[in-house]
Amino acid sequence: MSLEAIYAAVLDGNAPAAKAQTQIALDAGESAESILNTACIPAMSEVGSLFEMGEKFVPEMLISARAMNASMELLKPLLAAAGVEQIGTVVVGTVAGDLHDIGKNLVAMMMEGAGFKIIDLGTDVPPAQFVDSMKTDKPDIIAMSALLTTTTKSISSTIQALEEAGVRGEVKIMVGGAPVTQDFADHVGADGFAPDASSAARRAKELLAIA
Ligand code: B1M
Repeated sequence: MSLEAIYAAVLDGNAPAAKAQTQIALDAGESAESILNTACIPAMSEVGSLFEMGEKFVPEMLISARAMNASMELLKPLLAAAGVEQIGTVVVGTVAGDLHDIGKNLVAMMMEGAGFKIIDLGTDVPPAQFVDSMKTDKPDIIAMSALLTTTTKSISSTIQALEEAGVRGEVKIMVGGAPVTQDFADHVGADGFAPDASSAARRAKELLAIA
């Protein structure tokens, strides 16, 4: 079964196998969403659990992330359905101090698939860069991702920087990532939170009152 093979390839950090097995699964009629949700994401979660138990280490997490990205190269165009009418602009980024980008990329893809124009600032994005993007990109939504408990502080400092620049009222702010909760979002004054990429796209539409 290629879903199991994709899971194993991501877990083992075997990028060529992850890509080849993803192609086999797609050719067999498996949907991109099911490959993502039943093979890639659970494999990365398993990598995280093994890391927590001291059975995997940072370089192994990195090669697993590369294997997942190899699979994502094939899934991305299918997830972000082409030709959808643009319904707003979202600036996405992983906050300062944080290099994790797989979840942020998924959020961007799902939002793109829902019809948003995406401006991706990348990872380790300082508050000032989010502020600058207000002028250059004129986003409807700023979407911040944080994967480390320590970097959730960068979400607060970015919101503070937007307030100090006098532009906070001109944009909706969405936050997410493994350590981020609805309570945290409320606490820092974000407009929206979502626990995963597909609900992030739904929440973004709700924030702009798009059905
Ligand atoms: Co790191 N890492 N990592 N890591 N890493 C975690 C996050 C960790 C939980 C592992 C663990 O201990 N179990 C832990 C954080 C602990 C904590 O603070 N609570 C951790 C650590 C400690 C670290 C380092 C400090 C390790 C070290 O160096 N000692 C270091 C930090 C580097 C840095 O950022 N400055 C580090 C480094 C790395 C790698 C570079 C090796 C690699 C990242 C590669 C990359 O991203 N290109 C890596 C990886 C791969 C992980 C795990 C294994 C997987 C993360 C991932 O991609 N998950 C992770 C353990 C885990 O999550 N189980 C771990 C899959 C992804 C699809 O899920 O990102 O959660 P996620 O995104 C989801 C949702 O959260 C949500 O939607 C996504 C899709 O459904 N979401 C949003 C995300 N952003 C959103 C935004 C939204 C809405 C929803 O609105 C705007």
